Amino acid sequence: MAEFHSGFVALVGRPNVGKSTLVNRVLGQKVSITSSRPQTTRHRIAGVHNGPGFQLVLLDIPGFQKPRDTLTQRMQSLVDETLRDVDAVLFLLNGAETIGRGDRFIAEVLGRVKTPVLAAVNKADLLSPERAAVQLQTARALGEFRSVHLVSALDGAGLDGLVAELAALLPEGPEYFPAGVITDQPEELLAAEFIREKVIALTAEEVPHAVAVEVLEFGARPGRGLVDIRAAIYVERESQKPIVLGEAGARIKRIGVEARREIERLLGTQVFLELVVKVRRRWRDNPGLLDNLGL
Ligand SMILES: Nc1nc2c(ncn2[C@@H]2O[C@H](COP(=O)(O)OP(=O)(O)OP(=O)(O)O)[C@@H](O)[C@H]2O)c(=O)[nH]1
Ligand SMILES: [Mg+2]
Repeated sequence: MAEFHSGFVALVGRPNVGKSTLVNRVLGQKVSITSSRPQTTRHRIAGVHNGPGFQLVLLDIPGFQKPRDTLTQRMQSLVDETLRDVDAVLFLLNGAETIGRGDRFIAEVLGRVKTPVLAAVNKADLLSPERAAVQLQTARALGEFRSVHLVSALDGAGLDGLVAELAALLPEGPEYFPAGVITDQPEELLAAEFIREKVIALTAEEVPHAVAVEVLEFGARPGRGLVDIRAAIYVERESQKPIVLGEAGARIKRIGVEARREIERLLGTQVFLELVVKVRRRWRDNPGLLDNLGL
């Protein structure tokens, strides 16, 4: 029998460089939420990409950051832990911004890991050929990478070559996930995340970071092809509640409509979604609440 290759590749980089977008693009389906604001991803999310003779498991993780509270401490521990335990690392850089101190810091950390590290300059679609060449040169100078790619997670440019190189690095191994399974995230968590993505997209300033979502009820109505979901949107302060609700409840309504559409696509059934907004003071520093939220 032909050998089968499989393994785990961690996506490492500053917040907002496009790690989650890249995972979704490679899979052709959304397993990880994205936003134009940094610090969107809070969990470790496996995205499973199957190819001829291989299974590549991309691990989307939070962006590299200096911890400020219990939540960000846990997020950064997850990054550190993931780095110790993968077959390869993909270091993603934002080509549309100056490659600087934050990237250099990550490059130094990656210089100490034993696994192969590939780098990719993302957001190529925003770069002139001249600018792209400069950014690639800057990225190469950051460390000893196996290779440095130019990609666009948004339009897919350069991803085939990158995936092929990652697949070629994988050791012999089993199919970690059965055919048809594209993520390790349970449907409840995906639903909570899809809701959080809409809250982030539709609110501003400090609110997106102050929000957590918990699915309280997730149940199929027997024989009806309908799933009932009740979820709580937690904010940190009373003053943030009306922001999420919007005038006469207009914003929460829109959040519900947009999230429901995506959850319906995910589940392939009709969804009845009920959202409530609750205040949980300092939840980002509350270990018990963070445990409940799987964070
Ligand atoms: N133009 C362009 N935008 C991109 C590309 N990749 C990602 N983006 C955008 O960059 C923003 C951040 O993308 P994410 O995928 O959420 O970034 P991330 O690295 O996962 O961020 P964190 O989870 O906060 O660490 C989003 O607005 C994306 O649409 C790209 O190739 N081109
Ligand atoms: Mg992300």
